[in-house]
Amino acid sequence: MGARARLRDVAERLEPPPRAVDWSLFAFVAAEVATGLVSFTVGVPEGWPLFWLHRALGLAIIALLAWKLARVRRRLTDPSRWRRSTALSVLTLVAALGALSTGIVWVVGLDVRISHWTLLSVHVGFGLALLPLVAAHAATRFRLPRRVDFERRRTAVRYAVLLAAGAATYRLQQGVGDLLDTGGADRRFTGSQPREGDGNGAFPITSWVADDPDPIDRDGYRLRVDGLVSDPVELTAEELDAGHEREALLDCTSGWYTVQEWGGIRIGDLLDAAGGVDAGGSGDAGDSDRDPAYVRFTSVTGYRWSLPLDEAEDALLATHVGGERLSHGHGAPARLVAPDRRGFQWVKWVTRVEVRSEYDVGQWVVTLVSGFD
Ligand SMILES: Nc1nc2c(c(=O)[nH]1)N[C@H]1C(S)=C(S)[C@@H](COP(=O)(O)O)O[C@H]1N2
Ligand SMILES: [Mo]
Repeated sequence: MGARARLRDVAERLEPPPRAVDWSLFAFVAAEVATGLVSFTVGVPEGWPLFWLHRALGLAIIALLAWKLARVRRRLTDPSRWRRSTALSVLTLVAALGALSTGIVWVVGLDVRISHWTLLSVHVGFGLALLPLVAAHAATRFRLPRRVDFERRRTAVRYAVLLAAGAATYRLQQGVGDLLDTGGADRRFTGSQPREGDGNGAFPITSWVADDPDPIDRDGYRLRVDGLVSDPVELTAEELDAGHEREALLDCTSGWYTVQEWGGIRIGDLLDAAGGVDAGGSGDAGDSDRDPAYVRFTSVTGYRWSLPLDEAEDALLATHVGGERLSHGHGAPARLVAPDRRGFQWVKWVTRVEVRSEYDVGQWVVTLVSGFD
């Protein structure tokens, strides 16, 4: 058998029944959106399996999509078979190919930019558009999956092989990339690429959608420290400039990272300046809404994030980066430096630090919409 015939043979033996292909395409896309979004919250290396799963699922989708297209291509190429739903099918296909191609080119390590968007951001856009399209597409040709489509052990083996092949392909690509030195070597497990150098100019300014405040007047600026502390205070920019220094890595979900020396005040010291956390309820046990558990950092724009108290104490409110005073774009007069957290949690232009007893669910929404009037 020639190589081509053998490949075809393997592909045929692996191909799941048509309905299973359709439903697993839907399920895999949903899993991609889920793993992709959750990966945005992962900042520590132990989270690597999630990134691998995302890549393996993506490569498996290529095989599923190829089977599907081989089966339905006449519906697309034969005008007499066009229906109103064909437009939706084509749109879904375009989004799928967009998400796959941007994902692949990103992984291979080419640092293509589309205006100021990194390829990863474009990939996220395609991926988020794809999910509702796939759902609508599935609805136009709705057929419930049948037990027989998935029941056989053979099917489970097929999917296992698919995912393993995806992971192996990714690993192979990594090896080839290292050999050819295509710039994959200094990537993080998150896929982020390095931005080298020290200080304000060394890394991009990244703000969500509309979070674009006017520069803050340094003399008029006050940081309020309150909530469950003994003596709420307001501090000047000068007072935050406490000379505490630490190196920390900022890893943005748009696909870059930078290691910088940050300077400012340790949050633990900041809370001490407000008399320390106030466990006021300690006398009457059970009064848990007085137990200090989180520290919330709020920007002048409303953007906010909280860290568990223990973690927060060791974090930094930075006034300096790489020995320079922070520029406006990077969050002057003061921004949160939260080691091991992804960049979007490093709140810029912080005006309030508040010790709280409860987890702040609203931060997930506020982070996306802050800055919109
Ligand atoms: N107030 C506020 N803080 C913010 C943001 C924002 O849009 N508004 N963007 C976040 C994101 S997504 C990242 S990656 C980092 C980027 O910091 P930099 O702009 O200094 O590079 O800031 C974070 N802090
Ligand atoms: Mo970011």
